[in-house]
Amino acid sequence: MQPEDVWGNRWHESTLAMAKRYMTVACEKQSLVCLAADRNTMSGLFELLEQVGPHIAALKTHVDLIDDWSAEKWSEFCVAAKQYNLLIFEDRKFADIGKISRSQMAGIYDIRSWSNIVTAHLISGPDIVDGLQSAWQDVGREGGVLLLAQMSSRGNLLSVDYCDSVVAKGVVSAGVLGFIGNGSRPEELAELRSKVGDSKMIWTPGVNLATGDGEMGQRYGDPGDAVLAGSDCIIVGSGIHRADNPAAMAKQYAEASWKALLER
Ligand code: 5BU
Repeated sequence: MQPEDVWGNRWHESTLAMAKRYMTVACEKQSLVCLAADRNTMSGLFELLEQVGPHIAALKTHVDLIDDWSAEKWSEFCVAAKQYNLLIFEDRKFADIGKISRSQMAGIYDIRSWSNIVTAHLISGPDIVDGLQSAWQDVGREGGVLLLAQMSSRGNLLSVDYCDSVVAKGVVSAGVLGFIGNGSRPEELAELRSKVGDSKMIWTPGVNLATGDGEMGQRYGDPGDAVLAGSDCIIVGSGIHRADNPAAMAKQYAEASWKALLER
């Protein structure tokens, strides 16, 4: 199936190269799953990648939570990940002024050199997007920024007014891939989609086949419902990496997401 047929307006209205790349990979793998690879050791990460690599379109990392991280092991990991035809997404949630965010993309983790996507809050104003895009340009690479318009955790402070401002600034920003929406609440998500329109992506954490409350204020909604409500990518962590059989589980999430996309 051709991505333009599957994605419709999202394909035609997207201007950022990374958006088209994601939509193409999703079609090739018939999966809208981004694995939140929240493992604390390098061996745990390698193991998880090998199990679920074939079933996911993107791999989300928290590079700063790994106990035995080293630059060498990490670059080996990124090489291995890319062999599975997927995007690497560092969920760094940048929030500082533009020039500092640009510098934070370098530093010890050198996120600019291996990430395709990063998250950012827009709390400091729109220049953060230019800062992050400049960092990718500094190393001759391209990337896309996902702005936090909603969060999945209970009691978060991203009010509807705040979300509206993020969307208003984000939809007109060339470097923005799209928005993080709350995958646990399809009705909030549908509202977000109507505000965003078709030109930007919505990626959603807070998704699990077992819906309801998670640990420490996390909330979960159903993967198919999230996609039907307007999500373009379901971010799934423990639903996959804590399963007895992560590969079988990843496949199940992939099938649910793909079926919902075709239905949408
Ligand atoms: P879980 O195990 O499926 O709950 O993992 C969710 C992941 O998504 C985890 O890596 C969080 O950092 C990430 N996340 C989230 O849960 N909620 C949010 O609003 C954002 C990110 Br933004």
